[in-house]
Amino acid sequence: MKIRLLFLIFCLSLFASNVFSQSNSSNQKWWKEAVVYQIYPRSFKDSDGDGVGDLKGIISKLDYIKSLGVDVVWLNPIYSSPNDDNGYDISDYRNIMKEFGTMEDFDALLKGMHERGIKFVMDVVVNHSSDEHEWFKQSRSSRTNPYRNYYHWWPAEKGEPPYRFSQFDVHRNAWKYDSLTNAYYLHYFSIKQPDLNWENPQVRKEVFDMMNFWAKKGVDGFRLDAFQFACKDTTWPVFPKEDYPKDFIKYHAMVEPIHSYLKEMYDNVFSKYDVMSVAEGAGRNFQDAHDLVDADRNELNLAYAFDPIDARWSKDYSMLQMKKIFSKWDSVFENKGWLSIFLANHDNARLVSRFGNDDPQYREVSSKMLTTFLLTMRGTPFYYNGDELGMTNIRFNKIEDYKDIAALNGYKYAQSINGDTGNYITFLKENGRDNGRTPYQWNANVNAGFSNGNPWLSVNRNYKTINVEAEEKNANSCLNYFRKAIQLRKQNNVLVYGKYELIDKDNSKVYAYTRELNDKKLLIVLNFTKENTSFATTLDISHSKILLSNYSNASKNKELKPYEAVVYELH
Ligand code: TEU
Repeated sequence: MKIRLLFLIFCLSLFASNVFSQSNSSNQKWWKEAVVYQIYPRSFKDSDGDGVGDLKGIISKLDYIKSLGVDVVWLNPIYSSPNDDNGYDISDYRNIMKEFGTMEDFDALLKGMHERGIKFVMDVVVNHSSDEHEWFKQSRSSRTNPYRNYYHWWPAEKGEPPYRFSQFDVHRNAWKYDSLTNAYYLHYFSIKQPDLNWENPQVRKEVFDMMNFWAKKGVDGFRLDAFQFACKDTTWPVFPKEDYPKDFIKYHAMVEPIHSYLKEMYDNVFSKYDVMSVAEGAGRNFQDAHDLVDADRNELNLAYAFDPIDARWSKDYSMLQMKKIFSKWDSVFENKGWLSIFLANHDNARLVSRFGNDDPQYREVSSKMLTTFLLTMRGTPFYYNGDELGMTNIRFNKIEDYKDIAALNGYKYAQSINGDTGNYITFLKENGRDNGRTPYQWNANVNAGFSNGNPWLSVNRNYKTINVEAEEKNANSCLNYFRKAIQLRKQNNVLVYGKYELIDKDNSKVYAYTRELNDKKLLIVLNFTKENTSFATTLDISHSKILLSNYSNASKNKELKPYEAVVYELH
């Protein structure tokens, strides 16, 4: 009897542990454990001397990319494009941009990544196409063309359409009059980026077919550009004009039935492959974000929320606010959904210039501190190319140096409203998107080794000291620190799945938190200032082990040097 009981207990415990590990492992996903490296192809490496980066250039650097330790590469759009917005205006979704190469180059690139165990995420831009896409050419040609309904048109005989905000339009107006058919078309971005009409089932079918085309080629994921804006309320209600651009998201994002379209996308594309999916922007609030990515809804995998970087625009920005925002997002996603962690991308200024300190005295140490942050938070890190070198803002003084449509049209808009272009240039120097798009700095040779030709955007003058070749030689470089931080994450699952808890919450200089999983607990402390400072905790760090630090002599006395970052393993 006793033996039987023992046997029963044994069987039950086996069953329980099996169920537990199953439910546990079902929450574990490769895309949660991955570090995503974002490459801006136009600026990464030019192989043919036309001054524009290309796919062959990336292929020539695959071993370098592998050496970083990253798992996934996300490339900004590489499809055929007239480049009004650097590839975010697509004229053929099934072809490669001429400057970037050919479909054979693409196939070779994908193969080269897969051979090295690197996954590939495709940028899908389907809120809008280029006005040079065949669909739009047809659509604009006559009111009765079968493609007319692929886009949003407002017949001019109805008067002016209700105002809609456009981010890149010189007049900030998203309706553009087209005399050919005496009608306005909608463009939330530039006039060369007409918005697709997602209400039209034919448009959705075209998009899903196109995504399947790439999925069948073997891509491992999709990033949905500006997708929160894809649906429009086509009863065209009047929105208060004075609320822009502040309330752009509030009025333009997450219009229903966006979720049913995402479910269709899931059924038609994502469900058929082992791919990751991430939408740019996470809606208007936490509920929207959950509705996009909760696993049981079968829409997307990862939320990519702008709050943490958008807060930086405000004059009242502070570290306390940053801590609050990240902590809130983490708590809301603690049990459901999954986040992307990032502080920079191709739409923003350089990581170290914006969140650290690019003064030569502090550049390296603050860049490493930010790398520590990005690689120790809960969520999938999306790390932007060049940040691992500590590349900085270029801060162009003259509008002639800028190439970004947002900057060029923003300048014209400033001229048209008050003529205060000086202020606008000051703004661009710190925040302009071209800051993050200058050519990648490979070495101290001409054009930083990026191109033998004339680079499409100026190379930052500091390339002689900030470049891969120099940093490879230096064991303490930003580059080698990035590699170490990635390895730390790889070796410590606690950094992926562990619970996050904010420590010393009201400290306005130090961002400190623990990550805890099973019996492992790490404490991460980050001094976000150039001053010596300290932090408070009741945790015993005297017996801890220091796993990573951006100074050679990190201490356990709760004192921190400028921009010091330390990861302690608590015992
Ligand atoms: O960005 C969409 C988006 O909402 C951006 O407007 C972002 O807030 C802005 O660029 C900040 O200046 C995506 C792409 O990331 C961006 O590069 C494209 O220009 C845009 O879509 C249009 O496709």
